[in-house]
This record gives sequence, structure tokens and C-alpha cells, in this order.
Amino acid sequence: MKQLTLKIERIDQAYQQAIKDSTTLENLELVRIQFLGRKGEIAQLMPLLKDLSTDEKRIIGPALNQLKQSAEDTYLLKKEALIAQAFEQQEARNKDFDITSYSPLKSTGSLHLYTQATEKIENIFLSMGYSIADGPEVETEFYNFESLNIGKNHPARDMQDTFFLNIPNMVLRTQTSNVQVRTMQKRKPPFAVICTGKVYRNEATDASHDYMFRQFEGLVVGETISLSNLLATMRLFFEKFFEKKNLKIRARPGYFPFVEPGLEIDMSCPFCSNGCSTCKQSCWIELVGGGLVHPNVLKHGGIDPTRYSGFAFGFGLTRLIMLKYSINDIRLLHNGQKEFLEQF
Ligand code: FA5
Repeated sequence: MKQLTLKIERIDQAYQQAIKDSTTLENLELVRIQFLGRKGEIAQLMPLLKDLSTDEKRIIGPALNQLKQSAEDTYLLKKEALIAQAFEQQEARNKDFDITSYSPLKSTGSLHLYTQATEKIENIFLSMGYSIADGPEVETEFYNFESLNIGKNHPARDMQDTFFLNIPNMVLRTQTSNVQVRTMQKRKPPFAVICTGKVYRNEATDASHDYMFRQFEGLVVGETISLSNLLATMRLFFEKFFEKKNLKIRARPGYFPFVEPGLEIDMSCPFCSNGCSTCKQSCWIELVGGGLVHPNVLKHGGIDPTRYSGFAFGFGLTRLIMLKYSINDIRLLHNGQKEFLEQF
């Protein structure tokens, strides 16, 4: 009996120590199984009772029950304490949890090349004192043609294949030049404006032509505006847009009914010094049409051509972007292909 009493004491001590050392609910559960489980150390004491005398049973029996009961009570108290502690720890963690710090890997959008280039161009011209003009894409034949000195039967109408609408005298604008007379009618000289936007031409699509593309137009009207102002402006613009100093320009005669004289203006290739595939080994790139505003156009805009003169220029914005970013197919800019757009 003495041995059994000692064993009970040893188990009790070991159990109390194990409970004390349990710092997590998982540890505590292991201790419960070890001591209070069906085959645990306390349960294994029970069969030993049968070898004791009745008097001994009267002493050891209650002692065993007492051990079991107090072990269970201790277990429950410790369990409650650990649950409370785990809850407090969770609360403390939640307090510092910053939901905004979670940034899973995700793809972010970016501005389309058209938007990026338009902003860049507008900023260059705004820095030169220009303002932004706008005009409609669904336009009257008057602003798209007649006001620009392109009469009803003028052969130049065939130069720009037109989408005519079912509404009489309405077209999809074929050029941003439609803003010229609109702007003159709204503003008093001197003024300098640019306009970027979509234009439409009824043309077959290939790598360098689309039925919808973008242009941008410049128009400056004042008392002493000359071709040299136009050429200087073009050179400054090219240098800023292509971020290259000392670019050269050259002008050749060009025909547009709304300018006189009319010019085709080329830029020295910004990508090479002695010929490359972009400039087709010529060291020059054809970029822009322009000239001095025709007196008839000034008259349509209500401006006296004997007092004022002006210059106008028009770029293929799409072409400019393709050149700057070495894009060899115009359709890439228009088909919304994610893999292509992600590069910019
Ligand atoms: C014009 O549209 C004139 N309005 C430009 C102008 C303005 C001249 C002011 C003088 C004064 P043109 O038809 O050449 O000009 O077109 C201008 C540019 O648009 C071309 O150089 C070319 O880069 C671009 N372009 C023309 N057709 C297409 C097309 N189908 N797809 C893509 N770009 C085109």
C-alpha cells in the first residue's frame, strides 16, 4: 500500500508539473491524454485497487478518486486560462493588423500609348504658349472640306476617302484640320492652338494604314506669322518629342488646298547618323504637312487676310508613336492586345 501511496504522490506531482509547463492548448491536450486518458497514468492505477485489503481500499480508493477529480479540475482551469490567453494574443495581433498593407501580386493598368503621347505633345505645346482646341468627329462637310478651300467638286476630296453619313452633308472627319475654321470663328487673333483626335478614312487596312487613326493639328494666327515660325516650331517640337538635340529639318513643296505655300516637312533621323531601316537608309523621315494658312480659309473664319497671316501643320499622331516606339504594325495600337500594351 505504501508503494501505491507513493506512486499516487509521484503521479500527482508529475501531473502538476506537466500542467504548469503546458503553454499551449495543444500541449495541454497531450498532458490530458497522458494522465487522464482512458489508458492514462491515473486510469492505470485503478486496477491495482483489487489487490488491496478492504481497509486499504478504504484509504486508497478515496485518495485515487481525489487524485482523478483534482486532476480534472486542474485541467479545466488550465484550459480556460489558455483559451483566455490565446484570445488576448489574437486580439493584440488584430490591433496591429493593417488591411492596407496587404498587397497581393496583381497587374496594374497603365495609360495607353495614345494617351501618353497625347499628354506629352500637349505639354510640349502648352509650354510654348499654345492652348488646346477641340472639334467634333462627326462633322459637317463645310468644316471638313468647304471651309478648307476644298469645294464640292475639288479633286482633293478624293485624296481622303471619306465615310459619308446617312445624314445630308455630314461625314466622319477625315482630318483634324476641321478645327481650323471652327477655332477662327471662336477666337480673336493672335492665337495658337493644337488639337489631337481621331479621324476616319474609308481605306483598306494594312500595317501602316487603318480606317481610324489619330492626327494632331496646329494652328497659329497673328499679324506677322511666317514660314520660318513654322519651321522653327517644328524643329523645337521634334527635339522635345524625340528627346534629341540638334535635329535638322527640311521642307519640300507639298500640296494641301488649305495652305499656300504648302510644305512637306522632314526631320533628320533621330535613330541614326548614317542610315538605318527606320529612315530607309535616307537619314530623313517624312512627318508632317503644313504651310501658311490660305487666305480663303482665314476669310471663312472671319479673319482679315490682308492684316493677319497664319501657319498650320498636321501630323499623323499614330505614325509619330509608331516611329518613336518602333511599332511596325498600326493594328497593334488599335486591337487592345494585353501583351502588347503591357510593354508601355
Ligand atoms: C492631312 O490630313 C492634312 N490635314 C495635314 C495638314 C494639316 C496639312 C494642316 C497642312 C496643314 P494627310 O492626308 O497627308 O494630311 O494626312 C496626314 C498624316 O496622317 C499622314 O502623313 C499620315 O501619317 C497619316 N495618315 C494618313 N492616312 C492614314 C491611314 N489610313 N492610317 C494611318 N495614318 C494615316
